[in-house]
Amino acid sequence: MRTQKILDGTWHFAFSESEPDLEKIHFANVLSVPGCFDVTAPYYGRRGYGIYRRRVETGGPVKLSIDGVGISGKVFWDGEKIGDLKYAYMPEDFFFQAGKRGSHELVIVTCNFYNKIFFPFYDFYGYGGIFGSVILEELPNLFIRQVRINTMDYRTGRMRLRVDASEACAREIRLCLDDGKVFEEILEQGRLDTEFLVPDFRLWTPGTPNLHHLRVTLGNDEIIEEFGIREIHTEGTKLLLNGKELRLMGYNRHESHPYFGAATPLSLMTADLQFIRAQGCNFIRGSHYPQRRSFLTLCDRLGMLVWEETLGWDVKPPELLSAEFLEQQLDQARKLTRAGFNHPCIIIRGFLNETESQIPEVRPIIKALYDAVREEDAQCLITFASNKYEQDCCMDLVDIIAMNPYPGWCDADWETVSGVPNVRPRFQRLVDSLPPDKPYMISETGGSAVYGFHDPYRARWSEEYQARLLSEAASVALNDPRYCGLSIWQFCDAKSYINGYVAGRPRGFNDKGVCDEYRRPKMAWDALRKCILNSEYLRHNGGIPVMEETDLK
Ligand code: ADA
Repeated sequence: MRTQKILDGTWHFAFSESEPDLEKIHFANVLSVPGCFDVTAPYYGRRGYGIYRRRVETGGPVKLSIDGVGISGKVFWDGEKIGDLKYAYMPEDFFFQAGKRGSHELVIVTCNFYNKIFFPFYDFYGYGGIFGSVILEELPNLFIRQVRINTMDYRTGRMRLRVDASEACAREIRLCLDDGKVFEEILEQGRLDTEFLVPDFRLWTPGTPNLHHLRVTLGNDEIIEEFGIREIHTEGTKLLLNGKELRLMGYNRHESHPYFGAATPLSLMTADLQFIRAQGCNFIRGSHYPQRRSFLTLCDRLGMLVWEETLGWDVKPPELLSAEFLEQQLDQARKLTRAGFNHPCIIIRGFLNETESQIPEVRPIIKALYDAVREEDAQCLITFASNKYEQDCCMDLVDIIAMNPYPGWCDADWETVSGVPNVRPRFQRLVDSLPPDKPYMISETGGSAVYGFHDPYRARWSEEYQARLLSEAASVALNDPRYCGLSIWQFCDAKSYINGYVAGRPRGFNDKGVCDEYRRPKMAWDALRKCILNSEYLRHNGGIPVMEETDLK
C-alpha cells in the first residue's frame, strides 16, 4: 500500500494584501489546515493572499491532493511552483517528483480576491483559505493514476473498470474484489478497459447504502477503491434507481458556518446530513460548487443522493458569452466529473445555476457543457437549475428539467397579507408549460425567516410564514407524480453579501435556511417533517424512515 501522509494540522501563516514575493514572506502567525483565514482574527472579512507553509518529510514521486481552496491558489514545493488552484472548491491532485528523501517545504498561496469565475455578485460569501484536507502519497516509479468503476447492469452486478497507469506500458495488473475473488488482466499502453462481475453483490440505495471494494495492484503500487452498484436513469417523467421509481426530497446546502466558513469539519457535515435524513430526506443539491471528497464519501456511506455542480451563479452576458468563461466551465465540468466518478451518491451533475437560458445564444453553451460531462460519464443525469420558467428555451438539452420558482416569496405583493396562496397555482402553471415527456423537479424554492422572529400575523420573515410557505410547497410537490423531486432552498442560513440589507440579506446572511447558521431548526423543519411523513414521496424515497414524534423529545 502507499504511504499516506495527512498534512492537516497547524501550519505557518502569513497574510498579504498584494501578491507576495515568496522569498520575502515573514510567517508571523499560525492557522489550521483545513481552515478559512477570513473567519479568524485578525483577518475577519479581509481580502488578499493567505499563505500557508509547512515542512514535509518525504522524497521521490508523490501525489499531493488538496480538497478545495478559496477563491484560488498556487502550490509551491521547495520554492518551485507545481500547480495552480484555479477554481474555488475544486479538488485537485498534483503528481510530481518531491526530490531526495528528507525535509521539504510546501507552500500553498490562497487568494480570496474575486475573479472571472467567482464574481462578487454571487449570493454566497467568497471565503479564503484551504477548505479540505491536504494529503501526500508516496508513489513507486510506475503508479496507478486513476481507477474508474461504474455499473453496467445492476441486475447482474456487471461493472465497467478503467485503470490508467502513469506510463504507457504493458504490464500485468491484479484485481481483488472485497478481499475474495482475484482476477488478473493486462494493461495495454498504460490503460485497462474491461468489465467484471461482482459475485454476491448488494445494491446501493439510500436505505441500504451497500459498498464494495476493489483492490488494484500494479507492480509495487496498490490502491483500494470503494464503489456502489446502482443504476440511475429516466423513463418518461420518472426517475428510476435500480429499476424502481425514485423521488427526491432534500435541500440545497452551502458549505458555510460562522466559525469555519467553507472549511466545515466532517463532524459538522455528518451532523447536517443526519439531521436532514431524520426528516426522511434522501437528497442534497451541493449548491453551487464542487463538493469536498470527504463529503461525497460520507454521502456514499450514509446513502444520500447528490446533485453536484460547477461554480457559476447567475452569470450574464457579456461574461457568460465569452470564450474564456466557457473554456473555464468546460474544464471545471470535466475535472469534477472525473474526480467524483466512483461516488455512487452522485446521480445528477449540473452547471450554470440560473443562467440566461431564455436566449438562444446560450443553447450552444448548455449543449457543450452537457456533452463534456456526458463524454466523461455515460450514466449520470445532467441538468442545470433554471429560473427562466416558461421562457426557458434549453429544456430539450437536459435529462431532467429543474426549476427554481419562488412563489409566495419573490412574487408576494407588499399589500398581500400572505403570498402562500400563490404557491399552488404558480406551481401548476409551470407544470402545465413543461414538455410532457421529461422528469421535472423543483431544484429550489423557499422564503426567508429570521431565526427567533415570531409573529401572530405570520408576516414575511417570521418563522411562521416560512413554515406555512414551505409546507404548501412540499404538500404539492411531494404528492403529485409529475414532480420527481423537491429541494428546498436551503438547509441552513448561509453568509452572503455582508452589506446586503437592501438586497434582502439582513445580518449579511441568506436567511432562507430551515435552520439558522448554527443549525438551530426553525419552525419549518418540523412542519416539513410532518409533510414528508404523510406524503406519497415516502413510498419512493429509497427506504429512509422519518424520525418519529417520540424521538424528538
Ligand atoms: C436563487 C439562487 C440561490 C439564492 C436564491 C435566493 O434561486 O439560485 O443561490 O440566491 O435565489 O435566496 O434568492
